[in-house]
Amino acid sequence: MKEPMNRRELLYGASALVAGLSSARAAWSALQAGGAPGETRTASGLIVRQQEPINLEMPFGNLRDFLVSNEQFYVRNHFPQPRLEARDWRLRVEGLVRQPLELTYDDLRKMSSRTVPALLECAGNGRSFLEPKAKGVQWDRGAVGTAEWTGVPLKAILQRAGLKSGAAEVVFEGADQGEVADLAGPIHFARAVPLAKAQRDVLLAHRMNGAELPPSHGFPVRALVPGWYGVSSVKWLSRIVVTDQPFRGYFQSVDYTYWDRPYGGSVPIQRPITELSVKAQIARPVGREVVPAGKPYRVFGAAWTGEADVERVEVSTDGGRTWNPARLLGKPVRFAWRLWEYDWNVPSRSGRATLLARATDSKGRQQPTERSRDLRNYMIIHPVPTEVEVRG
Ligand SMILES: Nc1nc2c(c(=O)[nH]1)N[C@H]1C(S)=C(S)[C@@H](COP(=O)(O)O)O[C@H]1N2
Ligand SMILES: [Mo]
Repeated sequence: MKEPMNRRELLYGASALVAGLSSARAAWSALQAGGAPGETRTASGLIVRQQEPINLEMPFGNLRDFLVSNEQFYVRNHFPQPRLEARDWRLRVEGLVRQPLELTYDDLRKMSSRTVPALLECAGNGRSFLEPKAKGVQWDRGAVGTAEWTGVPLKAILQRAGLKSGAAEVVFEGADQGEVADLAGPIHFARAVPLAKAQRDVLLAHRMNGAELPPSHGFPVRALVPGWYGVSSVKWLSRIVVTDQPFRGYFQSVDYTYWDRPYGGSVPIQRPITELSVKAQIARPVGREVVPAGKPYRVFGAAWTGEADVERVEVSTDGGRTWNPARLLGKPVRFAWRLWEYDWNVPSRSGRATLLARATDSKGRQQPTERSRDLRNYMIIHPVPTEVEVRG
């Protein structure tokens, strides 16, 4: 893994980063090792947020490189993880197509593929910061990551099947199934994207960071919808349906929705969560870290947005009273995060300090400072505080 990582770091222009970090690494890895009381970790150090079905979080303080390894990448499951055999797997393509298809794993791997870095973030990332507590998996900041995905552009598959007139949306169905509160009997996980997005950006990914897609990330094949919240990137893909109507499935119109008010405040409407919101997160220091007084400290983190580029990251070390520009590292990579750093002149007096970070994107969208209830228990996009102890 060492060779390809170095090559990738060069590609993404973040190689300088690695050297600067190694000195600080010892300090924070010690801190990370303990974790919060009662927290269970996997062998690769992921935090177990839920056992059944398994949901795993990356300790965000472990962020180091542009790409998160497959072993460190968060896992978000709604239903028990299916174990699929490549040999038996079929992908059906049907609905408003002239020629319905049934593709094997080999059929798909024979088609020409693209490799793109892309970020996935769970819409519930940061939920543990909501007050009062909201229901759902209590994610800290680590339900997010950037990986390099290899797959067949969905456009090529749709071309092969041939679209009929009226085609408007593409529905992705996963092989996993389970019970949801308001329905009798199990349902499959499914999400949809409009045809334009499907043809422009979506990949049917069968590799992750140069390796076969791991079972927990959707083996043998998943949809990858760059620039959108992770929920759209359906794992264990088994069926694609082209429809002329907006899809109204459970994870599209009941769960993973928010309230919008395009007609004024009095008649809110429910919309599916789609494009990622602009957001910056602090990786280091971690919460409750002891920071030496009167010395420089390198604050480090990542920022991302949806269908745009991160333009600016600002850091506050006084709980949001004043903001200073952070340095963006590497180059902008569409649909991935941008790493950043900020040199903090830590005050010489001991005491508590609250750090915050906020981002602005190339479409002029800035992170809101206040939480809106219309977002229900998703999209925790306001800056979340990192409280540290400055000690002389
Ligand atoms: N089939 C299926 N696909 C799914 C899910 C799921 O539960 N089942 N979870 C979704 C959600 S909410 C997220 S955030 C991403 C997480 O992808 P990862 O587990 O590879 O990190 O997968 C999405 N795709
Ligand atoms: Mo998610």
